Amino acid sequence: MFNSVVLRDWQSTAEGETVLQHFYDPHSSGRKLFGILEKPNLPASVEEVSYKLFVGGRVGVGKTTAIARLAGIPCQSTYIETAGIHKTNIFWPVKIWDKTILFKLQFWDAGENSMKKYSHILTACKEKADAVVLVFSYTDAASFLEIPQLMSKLSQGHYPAKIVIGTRYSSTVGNQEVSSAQIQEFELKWKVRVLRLNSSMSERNEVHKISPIMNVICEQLWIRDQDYLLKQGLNP
Ligand SMILES: Nc1nc2c(ncn2[C@@H]2O[C@H](COP(=O)(O)OP(=O)(O)OP(=O)(O)O)[C@@H](O)[C@H]2O)c(=O)[nH]1
Ligand SMILES: [Mg+2]
Repeated sequence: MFNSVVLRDWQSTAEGETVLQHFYDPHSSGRKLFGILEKPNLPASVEEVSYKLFVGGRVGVGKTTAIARLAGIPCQSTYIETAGIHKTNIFWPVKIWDKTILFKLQFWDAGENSMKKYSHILTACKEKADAVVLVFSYTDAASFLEIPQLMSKLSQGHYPAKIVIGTRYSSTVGNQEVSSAQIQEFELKWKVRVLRLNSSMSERNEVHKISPIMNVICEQLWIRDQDYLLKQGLNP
């Protein structure tokens, strides 16, 4: 059902690993974090594209934690409600056909409670968002069941790419409230792939752990752009 445009295992090839060296901090051997004015030091020939992604989902499902894991930032195990809007830049290199492209993804994270309290937060987050990232928890069935409704609410008026991430996934622990049959049905119906983050957060979120998720996010953004260009071409 899902074709791939982004070369899946490229990050583990010799070329991919050489590029990814720029994403590690040589002192800590962990992921490098980039400030507002910083970016990975890649050859000038590498094309760079930037996108805004809005992360939504019910309170406490793990939106802030998911972003931290993708960014390689150590996660807090105690819950701190997100107040207002937090923006996090994540750089990710992908291979599309024969080109290396650097994606700069700006994740907009707003706590569900403050979004309910202040309507302008939702407006600001939605505005010109290239993608909506909908987060649910595998241990909370209700958070999954409300994804379709949330998806249409957050993408009203514009056509962002859609990405769904399930947190607290485990193939062994018995507290999972969302079954694989439900996921399959969802993917078929909405034509959106469901990505997952393992429940265990003790392991370090090394690049190879998050690369399947990052590759799909970049791919969805890329496909959306191609569709847009195609439509422009047909209706000049
Ligand atoms: N074990 C486990 N805990 C998680 C996971 N994701 C989130 N948590 C925990 O769940 C709690 C809530 O996570 P947050 O990321 O703060 O939730 P949020 O969606 O940002 O919540 P709001 O900002 O209030 O909307 C935190 O204590 C996290 O440590 C996961 O995948 N596994
Ligand atoms: Mg939060």
